Amino acid sequence: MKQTNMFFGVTSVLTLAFALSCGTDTSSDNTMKLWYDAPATQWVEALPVGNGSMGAMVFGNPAAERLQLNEETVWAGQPNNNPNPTALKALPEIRKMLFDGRYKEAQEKATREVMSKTNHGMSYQPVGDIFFAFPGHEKAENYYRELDIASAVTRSRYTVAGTEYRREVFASFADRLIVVRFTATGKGKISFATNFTSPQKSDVSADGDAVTLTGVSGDQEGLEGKVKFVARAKIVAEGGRVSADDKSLSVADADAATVYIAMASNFVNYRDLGADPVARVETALESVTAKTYDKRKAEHSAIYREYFDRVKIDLGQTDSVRKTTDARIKEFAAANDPQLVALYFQFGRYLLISCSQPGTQPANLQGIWNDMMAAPWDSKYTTNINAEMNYWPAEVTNLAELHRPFIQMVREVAETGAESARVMYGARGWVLHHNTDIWRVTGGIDGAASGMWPSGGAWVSQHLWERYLYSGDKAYLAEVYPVMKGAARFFLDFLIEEPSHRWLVVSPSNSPENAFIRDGYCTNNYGITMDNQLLFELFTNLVSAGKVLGIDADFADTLVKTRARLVPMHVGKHGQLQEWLQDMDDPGDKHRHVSHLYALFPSWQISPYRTPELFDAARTSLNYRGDPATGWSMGWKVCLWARFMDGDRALKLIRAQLNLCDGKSKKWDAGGTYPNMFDAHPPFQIDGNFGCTAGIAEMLMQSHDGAVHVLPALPAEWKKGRIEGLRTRGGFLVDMEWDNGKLAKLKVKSSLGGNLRLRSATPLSSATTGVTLAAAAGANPNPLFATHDIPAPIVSPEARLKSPGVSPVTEYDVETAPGGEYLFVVIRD
Ligand code: FUC
Repeated sequence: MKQTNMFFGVTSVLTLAFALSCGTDTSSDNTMKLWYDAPATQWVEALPVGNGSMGAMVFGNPAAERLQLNEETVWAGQPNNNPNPTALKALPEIRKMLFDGRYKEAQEKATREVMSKTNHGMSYQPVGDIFFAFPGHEKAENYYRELDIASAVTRSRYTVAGTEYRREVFASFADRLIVVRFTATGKGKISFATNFTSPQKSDVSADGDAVTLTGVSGDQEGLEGKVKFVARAKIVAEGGRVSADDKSLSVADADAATVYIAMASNFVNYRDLGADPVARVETALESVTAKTYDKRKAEHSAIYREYFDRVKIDLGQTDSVRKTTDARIKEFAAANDPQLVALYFQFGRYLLISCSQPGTQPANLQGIWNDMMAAPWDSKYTTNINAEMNYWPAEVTNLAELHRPFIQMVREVAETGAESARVMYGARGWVLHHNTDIWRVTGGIDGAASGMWPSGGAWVSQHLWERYLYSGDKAYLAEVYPVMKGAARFFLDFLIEEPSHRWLVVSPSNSPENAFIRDGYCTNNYGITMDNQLLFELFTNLVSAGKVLGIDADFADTLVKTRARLVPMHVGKHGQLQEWLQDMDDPGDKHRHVSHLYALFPSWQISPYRTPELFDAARTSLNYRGDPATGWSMGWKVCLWARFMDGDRALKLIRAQLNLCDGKSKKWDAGGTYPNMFDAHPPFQIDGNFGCTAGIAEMLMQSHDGAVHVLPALPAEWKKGRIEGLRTRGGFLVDMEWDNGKLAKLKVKSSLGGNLRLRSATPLSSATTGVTLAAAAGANPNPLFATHDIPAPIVSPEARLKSPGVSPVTEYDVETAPGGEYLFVVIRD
């Protein structure tokens, strides 16, 4: 078998099919484009561009082009932390109330005495807008606009009085600039005026060929806004004239014009606002004419494609690709349009590349795109699911470098969290509650119903270890080990013994935002299932990390002993995985959070092969919870159904998520997808995009359970397809083709070497000379795939458990060498 051509047969067919079918753009492959036949009339129709530190929402209006602008460090307030010192005295009393079953009283006291008294985190805020007025273009015809996610450029075009006008916008990965280009057929046709507006305290001035917005971020909860920022747009016209009045620039009769927009602030890091934003924008704009526009665009796309091109996907294609993106989303529930899923998957990768680059801030609740001074939930970092979900696709969809901003944030909350742990709870190590912001606040935020959750450090630390499992990078592990250790150290001090079984429990806490007493929204409790799972995993990961680094055997011993005293999982009377220590789950509960299923995804604790009872109970729980929910919740459920190896149900959830939300609906938990493919909570929240992208990857490949499992959850509808470049734990890259719903070809590239254990429902043989596939036996000898036993669950006598009912698989072992490529073919029976 020749390796070179095996994955490329399908592309050319798709390109041709599209070129033949698309009325508006027959010149190129249109499958990686979001496109529309009208300008955006609302923010959730505008198209996002970003380079990690700057973002713009491009509306594409012919007569009044608008770019809504963001710079990632423009947040309300100033450096601060928000621990509440009264927590220390209140803690023993709150714990006693909880053990006595006085839950509401405990929660009220926690709201008064544990939650922050200074502030509840600051909001991410916009810089403002830049407008371009083109008089006479109100009567535009033949309108088209697109976001090309294969090259990270957005375009629009239209005709006015026989002249075709074109626009391109990109946020350059090569330069710290957003670049806008206006062209037209014929000479001297480009005339417009441009100006900035901003909801911030700000001034605008124009001079020569540049217009500048200078502002300072907003005040919030008594904290004065101290982020000073500058946005400057410089126009380079070809032909014609550029002139300035007080506050705006005009271009008259140019052949073409390029606008370079730089934005910067005084932010250095979460403690330091000492930079000079003016000097920063001047540096960015210094030599804009040194490169041609085309060269700048080519450099930008080349850097972008270095990330984007690592993964290619084809799930099949139907006539639906002829339609505009909003029409496809609207029809998706009833249509067979697998290419929309492929586009949505790649759009998730596009968004992560565009809002999270090495050295930038991590993606917040809206990535980097926000037009509101007081954004929903402040557009900050909600750590009881949302911030983590943003990074679920990072490693598996081969964008590992983009995980770094999140890892850096964890290191920073470990610093501020040490103060909060000491001040609030008299504990060593560090604590993070259910939110943080750019200032890395770690105190209790909002009321205790949601904010009394001291377990954020355990969840974010999971990312530190997972990154190691994918990379095998021991130097990195040595750097983050102390952070993981600090997270565990906090819990060693914070855990207390509960009265019934003398288990060690986190108290007070909540099962993220879910009430066990609906009346009065009572959530606070102890020994909560998710906390037990988070701690089990943190301690296990830390013991493994210590072993890899050959350090800290005594500490590991303490962790192992403590871990043995955590509450085991419980299967309750309805056959469900209990969400709380008490068997009180309501089968009618449709809450968006499914926190007790953390053990199934993103964790490895529940597996059909190793823990069939828990697998069954977890599935019962998710069936009770139902499908419809907020966007992020459905993204999580796609991941969960993939782990249940139920591809059809996962696709059902994708359909529910890819349901058009027109931006007008005010129902806050209806879920859906906006016309611009942003995820709808509603409102817009980017985590659902990322959760669903990760879920699509999980449907096609999983590597958390001791093996690389190929096609674990392929839906019946995706009969034929391929994916290239998914990344597994252990540093393998997987390319697959399937046909008739079954694996046809598999290629694995090894970056680290070591044992490759393959798990497949279709029997395989090696097609690489000199390489044999051995039947697997015993534990996978590759340490990056080590599995861990978990305690047997406590099962209610009333529970009726079924067998997991998963399809049989075969496991093989292959010894790989770093850099080796291995080809496998299916054994036909
Ligand atoms: C959590 C969720 C909400 C929302 C918010 C940002 O609190 O429960 O649904 O996503 O984060």
